[in-house]
Amino acid sequence: MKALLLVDIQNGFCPGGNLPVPDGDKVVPVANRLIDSGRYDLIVASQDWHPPGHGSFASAHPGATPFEMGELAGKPQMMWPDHCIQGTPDAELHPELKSEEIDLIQQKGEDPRIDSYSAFRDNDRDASTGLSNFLQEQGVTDLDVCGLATDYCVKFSALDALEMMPGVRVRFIEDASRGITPEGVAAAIDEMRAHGIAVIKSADALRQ
Ligand code: VGL
Ligand code: ZN
Repeated sequence: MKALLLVDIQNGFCPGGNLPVPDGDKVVPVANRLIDSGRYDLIVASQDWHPPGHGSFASAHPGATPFEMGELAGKPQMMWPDHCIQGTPDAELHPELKSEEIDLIQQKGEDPRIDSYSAFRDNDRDASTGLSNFLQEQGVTDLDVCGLATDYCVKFSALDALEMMPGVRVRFIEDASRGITPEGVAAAIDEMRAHGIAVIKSADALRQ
């Protein structure tokens, strides 16, 4: 049972969005080829879905500046610009993504007190979204992960997939993903590889 997890392919992370990832929109045609390939039994997408005033927003902390480290619930936290606010166009999946083929949309980041990079659980690893149970109930044996941003939500989702669903083979699809910084992407890829996540290209995924 093969599943594809499309992480946060939302307007907010594409050019013109509130937290644009360089070339974020370039993942859309690649993701669509994967969706259309017929290689996946199950296609799941995550959606960053913050309430207004979420604690990860610099605007929620007097004196804080976006892209500087701050604190949330006593832990270091990147201060982000306001992004992916529930019900706004910024939070919608990219309009060209073939979302009619998506079986489940997993929203995350709704708790204002904690950030949730991973589609599987909050950053403090306490509250889980239920996605790992769902995928295991569906009998998923293989999970391919891609989307935005490689150095944050994609990486944490792939690592949690591995840890929370022992025995599931996890692969990261590099050309169907983009990150916020080149250094962050390089470090994320190293970290995923070190944990046993295969780093592949979409052409490999389409072939096998
Ligand atoms: C993300 C920063 C804040 C992501 C989400 O999707 O990678 N990054 N919220
Ligand atoms: Zn976010």
